[in-house]
Amino acid sequence: MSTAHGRNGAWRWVTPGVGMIAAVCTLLLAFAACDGQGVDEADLGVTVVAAMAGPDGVSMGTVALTQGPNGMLVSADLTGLTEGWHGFHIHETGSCAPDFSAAGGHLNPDDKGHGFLHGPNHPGDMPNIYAGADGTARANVFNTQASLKSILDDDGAAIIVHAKPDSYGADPGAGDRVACGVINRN
Ligand SMILES: [Cu+2]
Repeated sequence: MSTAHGRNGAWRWVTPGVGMIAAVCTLLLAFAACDGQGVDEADLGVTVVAAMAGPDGVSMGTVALTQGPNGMLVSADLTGLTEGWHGFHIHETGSCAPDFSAAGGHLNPDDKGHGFLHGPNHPGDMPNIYAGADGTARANVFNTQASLKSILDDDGAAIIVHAKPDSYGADPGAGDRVACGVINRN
């Protein structure tokens, strides 16, 4: 496991590996943060892929979500971003229509607050990702608060990348939505 920055409760940057994920989650159970929002056994090992695109419809790569026993591994492989940090969230509705506003707010079924450094945060919160000078960003994030079962409800969910980094405070402050992808069973 490598820690990119900070030690913010339910989140770690991890390399894939069921054993490692289980170990991280065992640690997290001590903080009651590892409920996984109800993992469906049939989803274990299942990967769904969101095809990411910019407002102009141009492809910006993929975000793959793989269900583990105690959370989802979220793997971003993105292109076309501006250099620097970007907010990276699961939004509540599976639509990127027209200007990405249809994706709605952050996935937050239990009406929690926002921000890793603020208080109980909602399942749509994820750590910022960093794009290099060539516009690419790759990240593995382990989300223990969301599951494929919880996000693939009737109206689905979407992955959103923002123009600016998330503040991790009560107000995300991440600015415009620059990439969006619908999460589907595919
Ligand atoms: Cu967002």
